[in-house]
Amino acid sequence: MFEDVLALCESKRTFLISGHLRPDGDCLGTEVALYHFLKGMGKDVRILNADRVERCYDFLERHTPFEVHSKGGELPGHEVHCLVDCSTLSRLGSVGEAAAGVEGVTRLVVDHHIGADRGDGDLLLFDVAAPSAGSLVYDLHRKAGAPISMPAAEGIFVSLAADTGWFRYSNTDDATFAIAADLVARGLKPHELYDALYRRRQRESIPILTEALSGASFELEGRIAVCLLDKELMRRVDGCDFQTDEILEQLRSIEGVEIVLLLKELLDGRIKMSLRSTGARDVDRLARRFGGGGHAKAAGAELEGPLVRARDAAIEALVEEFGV
Ligand SMILES: [Mn+2]
Repeated sequence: MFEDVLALCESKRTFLISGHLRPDGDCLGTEVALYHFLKGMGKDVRILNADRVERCYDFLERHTPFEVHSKGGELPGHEVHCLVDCSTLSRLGSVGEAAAGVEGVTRLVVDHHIGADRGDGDLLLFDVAAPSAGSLVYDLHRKAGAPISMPAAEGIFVSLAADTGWFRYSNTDDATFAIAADLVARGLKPHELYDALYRRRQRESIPILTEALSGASFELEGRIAVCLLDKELMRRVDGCDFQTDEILEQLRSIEGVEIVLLLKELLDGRIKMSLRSTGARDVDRLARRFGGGGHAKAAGAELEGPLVRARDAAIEALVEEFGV
Protein backbone atom coordinates (compact mmCIF):
# COMPACT_ATOMS: atom_id res chain seq x y z
CA MET A 1 0.00 0.00 0.00
CA PHE A 2 2.65 2.52 1.04
CA GLU A 3 4.83 1.64 -1.96
CA ASP A 4 2.00 2.39 -4.40
CA VAL A 5 1.13 5.65 -2.65
CA LEU A 6 4.77 6.77 -2.62
CA ALA A 7 5.15 5.86 -6.30
CA LEU A 8 2.09 8.01 -7.06
CA CYS A 9 3.47 10.91 -5.02
CA GLU A 10 6.80 10.66 -6.82
CA SER A 11 5.39 10.40 -10.32
CA LYS A 12 2.90 13.29 -10.18
CA ARG A 13 3.46 16.99 -9.75
CA THR A 14 0.17 18.69 -8.79
CA PHE A 15 -1.95 17.67 -5.82
CA LEU A 16 -5.27 18.86 -4.45
CA ILE A 17 -6.21 17.88 -0.89
CA SER A 18 -9.83 17.96 0.28
CA GLY A 19 -11.56 16.81 3.43
CA HIS A 20 -15.12 16.12 4.49
CA LEU A 21 -17.79 18.69 5.27
CA ARG A 22 -17.45 20.48 8.60
CA PRO A 23 -13.83 19.31 8.91
CA ASP A 24 -12.78 18.14 12.37
CA GLY A 25 -9.37 17.90 13.99
CA ASP A 26 -8.43 14.64 12.29
CA CYS A 27 -9.47 15.89 8.88
CA LEU A 28 -7.63 19.21 9.16
CA GLY A 29 -4.58 17.77 10.91
CA THR A 30 -4.26 15.09 8.24
CA GLU A 31 -4.54 17.69 5.49
CA VAL A 32 -1.78 19.69 7.14
CA ALA A 33 0.52 16.66 7.46
CA LEU A 34 -0.09 15.52 3.89
CA TYR A 35 0.40 19.06 2.56
CA HIS A 36 3.83 19.38 4.18
CA PHE A 37 4.82 15.84 3.22
CA LEU A 38 4.13 16.62 -0.44
CA LYS A 39 5.67 20.11 -0.20
CA GLY A 40 8.79 18.42 1.16
CA MET A 41 8.90 16.40 -2.06
CA GLY A 42 8.81 19.65 -4.04
CA LYS A 43 5.23 19.18 -5.20
CA ASP A 44 2.63 21.73 -6.13
CA VAL A 45 -0.03 21.32 -3.41
CA ARG A 46 -3.25 23.07 -2.44
CA ILE A 47 -5.83 22.33 0.25
CA LEU A 48 -9.38 23.06 -0.81
CA ASN A 49 -12.40 22.33 1.39
CA ALA A 50 -16.08 23.09 1.03
CA ASP A 51 -16.19 24.48 4.58
CA ARG A 52 -13.93 26.93 6.34
CA VAL A 53 -11.62 26.07 9.22
CA GLU A 54 -13.51 26.49 12.47
CA ARG A 55 -12.16 28.83 15.09
CA CYS A 56 -10.91 26.12 17.46
CA TYR A 57 -8.57 24.84 14.73
CA ASP A 58 -7.53 28.17 13.24
CA PHE A 59 -4.03 27.93 14.76
CA LEU A 60 -3.26 25.35 12.07
CA GLU A 61 -3.43 28.19 9.55
CA ARG A 62 -0.18 29.63 10.96
CA HIS A 63 1.84 27.33 8.74
CA THR A 64 -0.66 25.97 6.25
CA PRO A 65 -2.96 27.69 3.74
CA PHE A 66 -6.54 26.42 3.64
CA GLU A 67 -8.70 27.51 0.74
CA VAL A 68 -12.50 27.44 0.80
CA HIS A 69 -14.27 26.41 -2.37
CA SER A 70 -16.94 28.71 -3.67
CA LYS A 71 -19.94 26.59 -4.58
CA GLY A 72 -20.23 26.00 -8.30
CA GLY A 73 -16.65 27.12 -8.96
CA GLU A 74 -14.13 25.04 -10.89
CA LEU A 75 -11.34 23.23 -9.11
CA PRO A 76 -7.73 24.33 -9.63
CA GLY A 77 -5.83 22.04 -12.00
CA HIS A 78 -4.44 18.88 -10.41
CA GLU A 79 -3.26 15.39 -11.30
CA VAL A 80 -4.03 13.80 -7.92
CA HIS A 81 -7.03 14.53 -5.69
CA CYS A 82 -6.47 13.39 -2.10
CA LEU A 83 -9.69 12.67 -0.17
CA VAL A 84 -8.94 12.94 3.51
CA ASP A 85 -10.75 11.31 6.47
CA CYS A 86 -13.50 10.19 4.10
CA SER A 87 -13.66 8.14 0.93
CA THR A 88 -16.43 9.45 -1.29
CA LEU A 89 -16.89 12.60 -3.35
CA SER A 90 -20.30 13.02 -1.76
CA ARG A 91 -18.61 13.76 1.60
CA LEU A 92 -16.67 16.66 0.06
CA GLY A 93 -19.74 18.84 -0.44
CA SER A 94 -19.38 21.38 -3.24
CA VAL A 95 -15.79 20.25 -3.90
CA GLY A 96 -17.08 16.75 -4.60
CA GLU A 97 -19.74 18.10 -6.96
CA ALA A 98 -17.06 19.97 -8.90
CA ALA A 99 -14.71 16.95 -8.84
CA ALA A 100 -17.33 14.57 -10.21
CA GLY A 101 -16.97 16.07 -13.68
CA VAL A 102 -13.16 16.10 -13.72
CA GLU A 103 -11.42 13.40 -15.77
CA GLY A 104 -7.88 12.06 -15.86
CA VAL A 105 -7.31 12.60 -12.15
CA THR A 106 -6.11 9.90 -9.73
CA ARG A 107 -8.07 9.87 -6.49
CA LEU A 108 -6.12 8.95 -3.40
CA VAL A 109 -8.22 8.13 -0.33
CA VAL A 110 -6.52 8.68 3.04
CA ASP A 111 -8.94 7.25 5.57
CA HIS A 112 -9.58 4.90 8.48
CA HIS A 113 -13.37 4.58 8.37
CA ILE A 114 -15.06 1.23 7.85
CA GLY A 115 -15.93 0.82 4.17
CA ALA A 116 -13.39 3.32 2.80
CA ASP A 117 -12.23 0.59 0.40
CA ARG A 118 -15.65 0.79 -1.25
CA GLY A 119 -15.40 4.53 -1.85
CA ASP A 120 -14.28 6.63 -4.81
CA GLY A 121 -10.52 6.08 -4.42
CA ASP A 122 -8.31 4.77 -7.24
CA LEU A 123 -5.64 4.22 -4.63
CA LEU A 124 -5.97 3.85 -0.87
CA LEU A 125 -3.93 4.84 2.13
CA PHE A 126 -6.33 3.02 4.38
CA ASP A 127 -6.31 1.10 7.62
CA VAL A 128 -9.42 0.66 9.70
CA ALA A 129 -7.18 0.00 12.72
CA ALA A 130 -5.42 3.38 12.43
CA PRO A 131 -6.37 5.62 15.36
CA SER A 132 -6.63 8.64 13.05
CA ALA A 133 -6.22 9.34 9.34
CA GLY A 134 -3.24 11.48 10.31
CA SER A 135 -1.42 8.48 11.75
CA LEU A 136 -1.39 7.02 8.22
CA VAL A 137 0.42 10.14 7.01
CA TYR A 138 2.90 9.68 9.87
CA ASP A 139 3.50 6.12 8.60
CA LEU A 140 3.88 7.51 5.08
CA HIS A 141 6.67 9.84 6.26
CA ARG A 142 8.43 6.91 7.95
CA LYS A 143 8.12 4.58 4.96
CA ALA A 144 9.46 7.32 2.70
CA GLY A 145 12.30 8.09 5.09
CA ALA A 146 11.14 11.71 4.89
CA PRO A 147 11.82 14.27 7.62
CA ILE A 148 8.73 15.22 9.67
CA SER A 149 8.47 19.01 9.63
CA MET A 150 7.16 20.75 12.74
CA PRO A 151 3.90 21.79 11.00
CA ALA A 152 3.39 18.17 9.87
CA ALA A 153 4.13 16.93 13.40
CA GLU A 154 1.52 19.37 14.73
CA GLY A 155 -1.03 18.15 12.17
CA ILE A 156 -0.43 14.50 13.04
CA PHE A 157 -0.67 15.19 16.76
CA VAL A 158 -3.91 17.16 16.35
CA SER A 159 -5.35 14.30 14.29
CA LEU A 160 -4.51 11.82 17.05
CA ALA A 161 -5.78 14.09 19.81
CA ALA A 162 -9.06 14.64 17.98
CA ASP A 163 -9.87 11.03 17.12
CA THR A 164 -8.67 9.47 20.38
CA GLY A 165 -10.33 12.12 22.57
CA TRP A 166 -6.89 13.17 23.76
CA PHE A 167 -5.72 9.55 24.15
CA ARG A 168 -8.75 8.36 26.13
CA TYR A 169 -10.73 6.23 23.67
CA SER A 170 -10.22 2.52 23.11
CA ASN A 171 -8.47 3.18 19.77
CA THR A 172 -5.52 4.47 21.82
CA ASP A 173 -2.88 1.75 21.92
CA ASP A 174 0.89 1.47 22.28
CA ALA A 175 1.37 2.43 18.62
CA THR A 176 -0.64 5.61 19.20
CA PHE A 177 1.54 6.59 22.14
CA ALA A 178 4.66 5.66 20.18
CA ILE A 179 3.72 8.13 17.44
CA ALA A 180 2.92 10.82 20.01
CA ALA A 181 6.18 10.14 21.87
CA ASP A 182 8.16 10.41 18.64
CA LEU A 183 6.52 13.75 17.82
CA VAL A 184 7.23 15.06 21.33
CA ALA A 185 10.85 13.90 21.01
CA ARG A 186 11.03 16.01 17.85
CA GLY A 187 10.10 19.11 19.83
CA LEU A 188 6.31 19.18 19.76
CA LYS A 189 4.72 20.66 22.90
CA PRO A 190 1.45 18.82 23.75
CA HIS A 191 0.37 21.36 26.38
CA GLU A 192 0.53 24.15 23.78
CA LEU A 193 -1.72 22.16 21.47
CA TYR A 194 -4.07 21.33 24.35
CA ASP A 195 -4.42 25.02 25.13
CA ALA A 196 -4.90 25.88 21.46
CA LEU A 197 -7.58 23.21 21.00
CA TYR A 198 -9.49 23.30 24.26
CA ARG A 199 -8.73 26.47 26.18
CA ARG A 200 -9.93 29.18 23.83
CA ARG A 201 -13.65 28.69 24.28
CA GLN A 202 -16.03 31.56 23.91
CA ARG A 203 -18.23 32.50 26.86
CA GLU A 204 -21.37 32.06 24.75
CA SER A 205 -20.68 28.31 24.75
CA ILE A 206 -21.54 27.96 28.45
CA PRO A 207 -25.32 28.56 28.22
CA ILE A 208 -25.48 26.35 25.11
CA LEU A 209 -23.82 23.50 26.96
CA THR A 210 -25.98 23.88 30.06
CA GLU A 211 -29.21 24.10 28.06
CA ALA A 212 -28.31 21.08 25.94
CA LEU A 213 -27.36 18.97 28.94
CA SER A 214 -30.36 19.94 31.04
CA GLY A 215 -32.61 18.97 28.12
CA ALA A 216 -31.06 15.52 27.76
CA SER A 217 -33.16 12.47 28.53
CA PHE A 218 -32.28 8.93 29.49
CA GLU A 219 -34.16 6.12 27.78
CA LEU A 220 -34.35 2.37 28.27
CA GLU A 221 -33.42 2.29 31.93
CA GLY A 222 -30.70 4.84 31.49
CA ARG A 223 -28.72 2.90 28.93
CA ILE A 224 -29.29 5.45 26.18
CA ALA A 225 -28.71 9.15 26.65
CA VAL A 226 -30.55 11.31 24.14
CA CYS A 227 -29.92 14.94 23.37
CA LEU A 228 -31.78 17.01 20.80
CA LEU A 229 -30.44 20.31 19.49
CA ASP A 230 -33.15 22.21 17.68
CA LYS A 231 -32.62 24.80 15.00
CA GLU A 232 -32.66 27.67 17.45
CA LEU A 233 -29.90 26.13 19.55
CA MET A 234 -27.93 25.12 16.44
CA ARG A 235 -28.03 28.73 15.24
CA ARG A 236 -26.32 29.74 18.49
CA VAL A 237 -23.89 26.82 18.15
CA ASP A 238 -22.87 28.07 14.72
CA GLY A 239 -22.54 31.59 16.03
CA CYS A 240 -19.77 30.70 18.45
CA ASP A 241 -18.13 27.57 17.02
CA PHE A 242 -19.36 25.47 19.93
CA GLN A 243 -18.15 21.88 19.63
CA THR A 244 -21.11 19.54 20.08
CA ASP A 245 -18.66 16.72 20.87
CA GLU A 246 -18.54 18.20 24.32
CA ILE A 247 -22.18 17.27 24.89
CA LEU A 248 -21.47 13.68 23.80
CA GLU A 249 -18.50 13.54 26.12
CA GLN A 250 -20.50 14.76 29.13
CA LEU A 251 -23.38 12.35 28.50
CA ARG A 252 -21.18 9.34 28.08
CA SER A 253 -19.57 10.06 31.41
CA ILE A 254 -22.84 9.13 33.16
CA GLU A 255 -22.81 5.72 34.81
CA GLY A 256 -24.92 3.12 33.04
CA VAL A 257 -25.01 4.94 29.69
CA GLU A 258 -24.08 2.58 26.86
CA ILE A 259 -25.01 4.71 23.89
CA VAL A 260 -25.27 8.45 23.42
CA LEU A 261 -27.58 9.69 20.70
CA LEU A 262 -27.25 13.32 19.64
CA LEU A 263 -29.61 14.73 17.03
CA LYS A 264 -28.92 18.12 15.53
CA GLU A 265 -31.43 20.01 13.44
CA LEU A 266 -29.26 21.74 10.85
CA LEU A 267 -30.25 25.17 9.62
CA ASP A 268 -31.49 23.72 6.32
CA GLY A 269 -33.82 21.34 8.19
CA ARG A 270 -31.77 18.17 7.80
CA ILE A 271 -31.17 16.13 10.96
CA LYS A 272 -27.65 15.00 11.74
CA MET A 273 -27.29 12.04 14.07
CA SER A 274 -24.15 11.42 16.09
CA LEU A 275 -23.75 8.18 18.01
CA ARG A 276 -21.21 7.19 20.62
CA SER A 277 -20.86 3.81 22.27
CA THR A 278 -19.26 3.43 25.65
CA GLY A 279 -18.97 -0.34 25.48
CA ALA A 280 -19.60 -3.31 23.25
CA ARG A 281 -22.39 -1.86 21.09
CA ASP A 282 -21.30 -1.28 17.50
CA VAL A 283 -22.90 2.03 16.54
CA ASP A 284 -21.46 1.88 13.02
CA ARG A 285 -24.02 -0.85 12.30
CA LEU A 286 -26.79 1.38 13.53
CA ALA A 287 -25.61 4.38 11.50
CA ARG A 288 -25.51 2.18 8.39
CA ARG A 289 -29.24 1.57 8.70
CA PHE A 290 -29.65 5.26 7.97
CA GLY A 291 -27.10 5.41 5.15
CA GLY A 292 -24.28 6.67 7.38
CA GLY A 293 -21.37 4.96 9.11
CA GLY A 294 -18.10 5.59 10.89
CA HIS A 295 -16.47 3.51 13.57
CA ALA A 296 -17.74 0.91 16.04
CA LYS A 297 -17.69 3.45 18.88
CA ALA A 298 -18.41 6.66 16.99
CA ALA A 299 -20.63 6.98 13.95
CA GLY A 300 -23.11 9.29 12.32
CA ALA A 301 -25.84 9.59 9.71
CA GLU A 302 -28.44 11.93 8.36
CA LEU A 303 -32.09 11.39 9.16
CA GLU A 304 -35.36 12.73 7.91
CA GLY A 305 -36.92 15.48 9.95
CA PRO A 306 -38.66 16.75 11.91
CA LEU A 307 -36.50 16.36 14.98
CA VAL A 308 -38.98 14.40 17.10
CA ARG A 309 -39.67 11.94 14.29
CA ALA A 310 -35.92 11.43 13.83
CA ARG A 311 -35.57 10.73 17.55
CA ASP A 312 -38.35 8.12 17.48
CA ALA A 313 -36.85 6.45 14.39
CA ALA A 314 -33.39 6.36 15.96
CA ILE A 315 -34.61 4.89 19.25
CA GLU A 316 -36.74 2.33 17.45
CA ALA A 317 -33.67 1.27 15.43
CA LEU A 318 -31.59 1.09 18.59
CA VAL A 319 -34.09 -1.25 20.20
CA GLU A 320 -34.21 -3.44 17.08
CA GLU A 321 -30.45 -3.55 16.60
CA PHE A 322 -29.40 -4.17 20.15
CA GLY A 323 -32.53 -5.44 21.80
CA VAL A 324 -31.92 -3.00 24.59
MN1 LIG B 1 -10.85 10.48 11.48
